Amino acid sequence: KKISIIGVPMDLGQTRRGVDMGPSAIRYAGVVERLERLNYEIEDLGDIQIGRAEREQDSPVHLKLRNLKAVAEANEKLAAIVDEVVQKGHFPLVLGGDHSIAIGTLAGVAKHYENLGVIWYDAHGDLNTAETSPSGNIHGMSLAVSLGFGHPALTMIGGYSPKVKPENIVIIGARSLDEGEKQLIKEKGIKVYTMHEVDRLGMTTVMEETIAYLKERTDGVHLSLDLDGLDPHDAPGVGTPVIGGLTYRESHLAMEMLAEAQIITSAEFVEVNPILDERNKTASTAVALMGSLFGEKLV
Ligand code: DIR
Ligand code: MN
Ligand code: MN
Ligand code: MN
Repeated sequence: KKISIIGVPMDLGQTRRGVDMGPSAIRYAGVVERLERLNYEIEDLGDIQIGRAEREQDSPVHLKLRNLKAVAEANEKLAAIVDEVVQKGHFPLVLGGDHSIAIGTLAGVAKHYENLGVIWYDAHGDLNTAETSPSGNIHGMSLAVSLGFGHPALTMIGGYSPKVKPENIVIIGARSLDEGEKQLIKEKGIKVYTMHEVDRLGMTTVMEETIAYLKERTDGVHLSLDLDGLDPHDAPGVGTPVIGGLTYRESHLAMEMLAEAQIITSAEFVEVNPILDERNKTASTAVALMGSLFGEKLV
């Protein structure tokens, strides 16, 4: 089986610089070697090119949708590359970059499935629109955009919308949701395991339920893993840390159960910010989790 790695040095979907260095940090942490050891053939496609930051005077929507044009352009490029990777039968593994890049990844992947499932592993829902967003940061909107809600420059990336159906989504690790996001979750009946459910049920049950749920309704599953889903103790190098998160061990268990179930058909690891990190700990954690996702075993 072949894996194609695509780096997306994007930091325009939020306001803390440094997350554009995520792909380098993840490569430096040994992603290629780690996956080669598991007998995958790895094709590293390098990084896609990102435009420049915009200013308020550049765009009338800037405060509500920061860097809309540059974020949309980068995601169009990403969508085209991911589409090609899926077409040739490789597994697309996307390295972020901030979470706005999920828009492009999903645009490239979703057209190949009738019912693409999505696991959104994140402290946040990323279900805002320009109207509900407290920040104007597009990384907090990418799941809403993929559901078809938001500015057409984003929802129409790849030339079609929506990319995913609400009933095919499972959010895991949520602990910071804005009012508009909570409303959308209720309205659309999106399945969410907040930290409360993870604590109550344990990660084993959460993953068993998630896998069973997605297996019966989807024909492929994309894993979108925001490193801030993990507790800041284990993943300090992220722009919007939220205490009380998923542990390193819970996260490994989740990846191992996904590997065993063999349901994941594409993945992205996002929001690694080496400037805010401690000795590349967060990128190393990301690579270790990729190891588990692709079938690494202790014995
Ligand atoms: C917040 C933060 N909900 C926003 N979102 C983040 O700006 O929309 N998503 N950090 O990953
Ligand atoms: Mn996110
Ligand atoms: Mn997040
Ligand atoms: Mn974030």
